[in-house]
Amino acid sequence: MQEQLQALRAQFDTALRQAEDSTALEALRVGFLGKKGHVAGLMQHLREFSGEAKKEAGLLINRLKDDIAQALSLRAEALRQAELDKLIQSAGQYDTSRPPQAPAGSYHPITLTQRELERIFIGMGFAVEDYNEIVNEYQCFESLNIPKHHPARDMQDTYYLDNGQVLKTHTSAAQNAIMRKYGAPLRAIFPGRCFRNESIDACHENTFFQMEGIMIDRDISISNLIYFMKTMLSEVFRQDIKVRLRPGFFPFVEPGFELDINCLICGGEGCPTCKNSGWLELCPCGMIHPRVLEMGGIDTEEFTGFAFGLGLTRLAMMRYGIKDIRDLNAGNLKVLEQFPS
Ligand code: FA5
Repeated sequence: MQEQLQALRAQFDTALRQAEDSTALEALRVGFLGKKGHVAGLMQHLREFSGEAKKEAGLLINRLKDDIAQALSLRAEALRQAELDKLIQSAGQYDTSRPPQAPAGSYHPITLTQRELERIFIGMGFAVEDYNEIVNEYQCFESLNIPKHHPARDMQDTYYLDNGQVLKTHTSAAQNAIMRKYGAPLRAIFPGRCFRNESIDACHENTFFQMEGIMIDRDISISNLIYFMKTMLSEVFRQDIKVRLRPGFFPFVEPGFELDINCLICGGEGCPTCKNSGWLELCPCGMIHPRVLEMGGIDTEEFTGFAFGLGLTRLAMMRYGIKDIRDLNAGNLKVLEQFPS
């Protein structure tokens, strides 16, 4: 009996050392002290003893039972304390400067449209350029063949800074710098934010986006211009769009055109978005004026080119059926997050 008791105690001690949590401890208690546990099994052997020997064996078994119960309770207490320490420690580990986990945002419809256009033009070999929002009058006007006091400036009244610089009225303001940066041949688009001091309505904002494109090479003609405009529109809208090309005057192109698209909000019937005309001015364009090429350092004997100034904000409106341009600048997330990327 003595040997059996010692073996059982050793078995218990090993198991106790391995018990890592209250579930393991409970399993140990049932295994050793439960009705069908090891200690109860030893009790069965008492029948084999009699008299004093039986009494002594009974005492030893009970002592083992008490020792096991006490060891279990001490270990349970130690585990509880360790778990509590862990909890206290983790409760102290927080970071007051951590930003809140905000829900993921969404892209603005103009950004989505701009990226789509960039993808299309990159596929046709155009580079994408970025340019300043604050420019000087030479960049915005003179380099585009619009001298001081030219009536074309009236169409693009803007905001003047005290130092004489202006908020750019059109992305054409970057033409000169980009021609000078790359020379010819050249294919580039340059999207950007533009500003004009004008009355706001459903299709005019004082802050809006355009995307300029220029292509300069040998033998570039109006056919190239029309091809690129058509390809761009059919890729953006993925459906047949009615367009019309009519003569347009811009001092920096000759000849110049206005490219209008059939209003997709009303289907051409007339609505506030298209000022009841059924058409929306979207993308003026033309063959770059030789004087503008010269000011950009391009040899006009060898090179010709076309340029266009796409109304990116208006294109986004047509693409997503946005009736009022003001919805795009209002910063209303409930509206803006509805557009699929
Ligand atoms: C220009 O800005 C010329 N720089 C475009 C150009 C480039 C012509 C290269 C020829 C060669 P316009 O002022 O028409 O042109 O503006 C171009 C487009 O920008 C318009 O068709 C329209 O889609 C958009 N746009 C102009 N003003 C506003 C406005 N206030 N709000 C929203 N979109 C506007």
